Amino acid sequence: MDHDTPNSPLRGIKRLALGALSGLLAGYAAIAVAELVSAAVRPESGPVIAVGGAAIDRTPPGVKDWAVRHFGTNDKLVLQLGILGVLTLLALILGMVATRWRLIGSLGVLAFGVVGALAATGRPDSTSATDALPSVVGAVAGAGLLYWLIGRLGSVPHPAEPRVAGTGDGVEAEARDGAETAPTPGAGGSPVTDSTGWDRRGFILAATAAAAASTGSGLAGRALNGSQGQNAVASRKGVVIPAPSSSAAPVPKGAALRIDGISPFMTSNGDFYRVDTALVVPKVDATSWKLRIHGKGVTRERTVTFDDLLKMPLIERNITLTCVSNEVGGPYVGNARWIGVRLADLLEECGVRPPSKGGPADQLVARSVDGMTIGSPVEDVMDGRDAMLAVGMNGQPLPFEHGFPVRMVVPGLYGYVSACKWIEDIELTTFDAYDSYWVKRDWAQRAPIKTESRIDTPKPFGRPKAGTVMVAGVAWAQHRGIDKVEVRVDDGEWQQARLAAQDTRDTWRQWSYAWDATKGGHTLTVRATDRTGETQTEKRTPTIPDGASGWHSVVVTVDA
Ligand SMILES: Nc1nc2c(c(=O)[nH]1)N[C@H]1C(S)=C(S)[C@@H](COP(=O)(O)O)O[C@H]1N2
Ligand SMILES: [Mo]
Repeated sequence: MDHDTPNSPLRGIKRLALGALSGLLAGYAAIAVAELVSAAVRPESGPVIAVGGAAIDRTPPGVKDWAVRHFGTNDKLVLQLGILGVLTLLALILGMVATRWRLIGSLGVLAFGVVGALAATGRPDSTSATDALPSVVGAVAGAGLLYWLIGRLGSVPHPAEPRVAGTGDGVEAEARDGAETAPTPGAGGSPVTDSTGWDRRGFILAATAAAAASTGSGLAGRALNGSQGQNAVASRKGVVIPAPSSSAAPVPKGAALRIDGISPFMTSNGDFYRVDTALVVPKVDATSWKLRIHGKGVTRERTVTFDDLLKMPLIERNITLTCVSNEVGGPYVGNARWIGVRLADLLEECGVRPPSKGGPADQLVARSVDGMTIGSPVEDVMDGRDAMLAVGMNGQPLPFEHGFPVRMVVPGLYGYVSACKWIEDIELTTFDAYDSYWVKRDWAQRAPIKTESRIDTPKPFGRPKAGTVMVAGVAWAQHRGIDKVEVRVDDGEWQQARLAAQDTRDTWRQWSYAWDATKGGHTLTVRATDRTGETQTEKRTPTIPDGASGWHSVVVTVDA
């Protein structure tokens, strides 16, 4: 520690450790400053979000499915923690590099700004080059800070060049690094601020000030973002959805079975599955929200506000939503009561005709505020089914996670080709002319929901007692309806399950089967038949490209 005096540069392990700390502070400052800038130019989309979003956009479908399966709805949290972990590691390394090559370490920080900027401008919702600003400004701040902090450690001569004995280290280093470590004007005379030597007090002060300033700008960014989100929250609180002009028929008495462990017939908003690419849930202010309808065959282009929508006749319908990423037996399906404007009515007002009536557009592309694009067949949307622009879900304005203020819902189509949340634009085009977000990622252009059934109870590897065991679950074939559900025990005959009453052909249907369970291991299998007479196929297919197929089985051990 003979060099650890005010006038000599800091060396060895201690220098590396303080370099790593400087790297960490620089990284922290970069992100905090970027958050503040992004709050100003582009709310709710800081560089970490941008990099995360870019990662999601580029994730191969197989990996995305894997992530959703293993982390469920936590997949995005895992991703963000992963990005922060990598950034932390890189910051530590760059800090240590900078103790030897000050300029290279700092340029390294700048390079990450470039990565962040490219990620931000490359996202589907990026509309202008200002999206690069947060990353660039943050990186400049971080790089500058690193350069400055490392300067406080004092410069060390390159080991390949022998130090001249007898002269002070600092003097030697200054001669070599020239302008890079020139003493600050006005600092002359004070040995502690000689920039060629280890400036302990300067470093501690600078590090503390940088940490405090970063925290301050990070918090300011948060606050700024929060106030923007508050308008959206306030606008949602202010929503009063008028009574529908066409109510949903009451759910038949026998549609909801009272069986322990079965999925409730109506899925509450809190329990409803959520699948989207948004790292931060968009907070859209309903009072300034607009939806533009334009494109091929639109003779009267329109832009509607939220108030315009609420003044139109509203329909209320129970519709079961399903995600194409749902595995056989998976959880990404739910049934809710939606209220909204019939999409076909609005399209007709705009002069749109379906292809069967000579319309030139066969694809309706919905675009959300976060840049998602979802393409549905115009024919399906206008064929008389209850495709809607939904504003309400289970008696409330849409929750933010489910698309507030307005989303699409189309009975019979998987969500990725129909259910655009946070919608703000509808363009009529053709399937030949345009591939939507998921189609660009190898999912099918058209994807009607496949007939499926699921055993909710008993649970896999459950241990029911011998005797009568209620096997029960749900089956769905939206817009065709469920006609029959059968259950098989081991390799036995198919047995008819008891079907709950049908609500509509757009909703799932509960079923149950009273099983006379005997001791030992058993496999229970279920299959459904839809109202076109088609029985659910045994053939297993993966979720990509157009939805999983196959029978759901559950293995249980019956105790005596
Ligand atoms: N803006 C936007 N809308 C979206 C998505 C998305 O990622 N972004 N995902 C779609 C998919 S894949 C499905 S299955 C449904 C899910 O709707 P939910 O989250 O309300 O259940 O939303 C659809 N709408
Ligand atoms: Mo989905």
